[in-house]
Amino acid sequence: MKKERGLTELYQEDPDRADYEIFGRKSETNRRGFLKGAGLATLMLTVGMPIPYYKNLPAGWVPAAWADNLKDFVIQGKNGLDVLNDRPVNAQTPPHLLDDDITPVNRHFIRNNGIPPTSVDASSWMIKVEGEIQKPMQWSIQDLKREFEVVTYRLQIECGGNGRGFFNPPAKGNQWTLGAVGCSEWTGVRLKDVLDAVGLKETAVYTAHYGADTHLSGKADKLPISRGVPISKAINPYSLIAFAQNGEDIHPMNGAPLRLVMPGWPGSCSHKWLNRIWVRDQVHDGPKMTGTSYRVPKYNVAAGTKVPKEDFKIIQSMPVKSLITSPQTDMKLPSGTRSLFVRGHAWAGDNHVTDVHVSTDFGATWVKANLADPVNPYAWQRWQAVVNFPSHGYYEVWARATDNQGNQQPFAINWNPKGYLNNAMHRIAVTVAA
Ligand SMILES: Nc1nc2c(c(=O)[nH]1)N[C@H]1C(S)=C(S)[C@@H](COP(=O)(O)O)O[C@H]1N2
Ligand SMILES: [Mo]
Repeated sequence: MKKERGLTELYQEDPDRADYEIFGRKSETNRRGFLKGAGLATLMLTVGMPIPYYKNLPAGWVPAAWADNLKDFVIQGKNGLDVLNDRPVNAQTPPHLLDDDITPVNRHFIRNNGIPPTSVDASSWMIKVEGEIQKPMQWSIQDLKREFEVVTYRLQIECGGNGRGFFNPPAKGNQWTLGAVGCSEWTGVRLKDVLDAVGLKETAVYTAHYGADTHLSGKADKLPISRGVPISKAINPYSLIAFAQNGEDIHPMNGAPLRLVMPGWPGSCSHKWLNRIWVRDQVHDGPKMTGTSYRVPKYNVAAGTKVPKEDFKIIQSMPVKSLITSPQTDMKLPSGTRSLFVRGHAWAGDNHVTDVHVSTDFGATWVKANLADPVNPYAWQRWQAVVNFPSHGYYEVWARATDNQGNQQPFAINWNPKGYLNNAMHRIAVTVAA
């Protein structure tokens, strides 16, 4: 099968036209429509044959036939990430590359909704705070460092859509599988201290976050994303305005030179390239705050259910979850092997993890893993266990975390229309040779 032109190439030549040709542009809010007309023709040309089920292709979905081109897409300063999309850049980290206690900068996933600022100058960067406060103020990064206590914490950031790729029926959006999560060491000042300095009015109920990235359409008056959090989350002592990641400059794709880190909540609350916070007297209604964005039904629904908009609620804390980071899946063990050391991380949004169990018999029996305390709240927790194999054959290792509220990872996805909060257990395949 000969590819006429790859997605990357097409996008490099004329991004807007490529977008339009491939996906069509339905409306301002739903950037990409379903494949049809010229887009369908382009895709069929690319794969070289008809696509019988083209009607089922979700909007914005990158056809697997183009995966090769995306593999060649290099992101400077990142290493080993799987690129899901090149415009905007979205890339996740395979679980076995997330084995470090502190996620290295080059392994931290990237989720962009728009185009990052191309030239940033940390020395002249300003952050201003306004709205329902006593006095609007602004600071340079040097000012922030001078005027507020500088703190360093290990904080996990997970995209609300991590695991969306496992949904059936599929949900539109980036088809993340496991790796839209990371736990780097973030250095910055507490958002709480900054809000104390400007003095919140009694009318303050929500933050609104603004950054320097631009909308994919290129229109200056359109924002790619502007989300916010209730004041209670904003004043949590682990909600940071960060200027360093693992003691280095923040990676340009992860929000350099200044970003929010709102650990335990959907990654979208952790605004990158941050330059303005507007304190509001109502729930913020910026792009990706309204409709069904980062929202789930207020009640559990069966897969495929159409849920009325008014029955959605804004996602706050992320659910309990774990990853197996060693060994890598598809581990092939030599004949005679009867035990294996497995390990990974577990985390639980605003909560913490109290137990991790592992199973090698498809969940019939469970072994309690050794679990470390978090080094600070919102750091993911290391777990490790030894599992045994009675004979040769095919096994799966499953990991299941439980949090301090008694919430436990499910076997199956708790389906919701937009594909958020998938905390189903991670499973890896292991074979022991005869
Ligand atoms: N300015 C800005 N901030 C942003 C985004 C964005 O597109 N623009 N994406 C958000 C989303 S959806 C996620 S999951 C996190 C991801 O952070 P990372 O790219 O550093 O991993 O950034 C959030 N902050
Ligand atoms: Mo996200």
